[in-house]
Amino acid sequence: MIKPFEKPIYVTKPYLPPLKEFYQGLEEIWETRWLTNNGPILQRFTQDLSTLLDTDNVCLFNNGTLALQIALQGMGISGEVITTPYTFVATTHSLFWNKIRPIFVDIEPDFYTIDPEKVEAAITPWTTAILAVHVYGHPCQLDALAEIARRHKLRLIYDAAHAFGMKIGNKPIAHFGDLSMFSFHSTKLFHSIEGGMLTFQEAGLKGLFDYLKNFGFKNEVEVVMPGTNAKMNELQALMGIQVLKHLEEIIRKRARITEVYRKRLTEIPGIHLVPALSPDIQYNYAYMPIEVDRKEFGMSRDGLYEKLKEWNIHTRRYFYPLICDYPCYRSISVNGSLAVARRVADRILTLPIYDSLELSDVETICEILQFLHHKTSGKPMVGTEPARL
Ligand code: T4K
Repeated sequence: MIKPFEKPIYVTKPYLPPLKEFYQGLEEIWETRWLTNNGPILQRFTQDLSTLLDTDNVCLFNNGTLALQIALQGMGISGEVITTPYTFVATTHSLFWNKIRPIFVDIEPDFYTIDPEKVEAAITPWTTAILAVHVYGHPCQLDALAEIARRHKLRLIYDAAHAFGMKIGNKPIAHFGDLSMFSFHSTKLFHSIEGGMLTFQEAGLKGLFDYLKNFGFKNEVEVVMPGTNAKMNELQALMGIQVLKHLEEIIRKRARITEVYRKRLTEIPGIHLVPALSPDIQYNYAYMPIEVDRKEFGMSRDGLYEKLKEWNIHTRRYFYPLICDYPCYRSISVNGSLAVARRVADRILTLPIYDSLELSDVETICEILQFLHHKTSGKPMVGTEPARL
């Protein structure tokens, strides 16, 4: 008999570096007593990221949301921005905080990223930019979006909150579009407790972002613009530096987990997986989304979400509801039908994935899913017979 997990299995668990390594870093902070305001550890972290991403145009923030808000402000984005309703609320909130009107268009059904054809159809004389999201780390249709942006003279901004550590044909994903925002929140595969990063093509933006995240200070007595406080502190930077050293290992472990999930879940009717990504994409295995087909599986997505809790498995419905369905955005423009986004939001479930998740636990989660399908659909067990059932 499979039993519910004794300890809760959450959708994610942050990677933590060996405590000894972290202590060593803390000793340096204790010695200098430099805690924030562009300290030496932040500068080192910025340099490490610059080297990794092969660009000098890197700016760090205390979280991804403020990074994106500042990006939009610094780039002077205004009017209407075409974006996706299938994302975390912070994508749209960043527009709202800049008094920009989000125009929601549909996503494509395979990887859930914004549909370039729908983007083009939504362009008006007020459109100034496209804000696309590499949702779950699935790269957007980069060439198609770049072509639309070029032809219509729009800025192309990527919410790359989920896409750290990825490359497209050996080129870091940070090099695409005019600007990308990465989140270093603890729930991400790479993190600095909280944190965010902007990477951008236009070198001149760096100084502007530095002012905007530090009250607009140029020096002790000059404030050149009304900035805010969005600085990353030394403890965050220390965590970032130390987690970065283990990035390859973290991604490798997540790849192995994904492989087990994919092998076992394809055997279960009613569970649909994202197609394989193109071989030129070095994926980061940020999330493990599945779509649940109620008829085929025998239970709705929400039913499964609740049922799994009884087994102490705490999945998440990233991203449900659609952003345009939150009361604060209901009056905002939707361009065309959002049929795909609605279908996906109603069926999506993201399964637990993190580097320290044991492969035997992944097998057990899959066995439980198989068992629930078998129980509720009344259909015979399919695929590999789970030994413990
Ligand atoms: N754009 C996109 C597309 C994003 O996904 C996000 C953030 C942003 C922009 C904004 O970036 P940030 O400003 O956050 O840097 C989480 C995260 O808070 C959020 O960063 C993330 N996206 C979003 C997708 O997920 P919640 O409310 O679902 O997280 P929470 O606290 O429920 O955590 C999920 C599970 O993780 C918990 O059940 C247990 C585990 N957990 C969590 C934390 C915080 C731990 O084990 N330890 C922890 O410290 O939003």
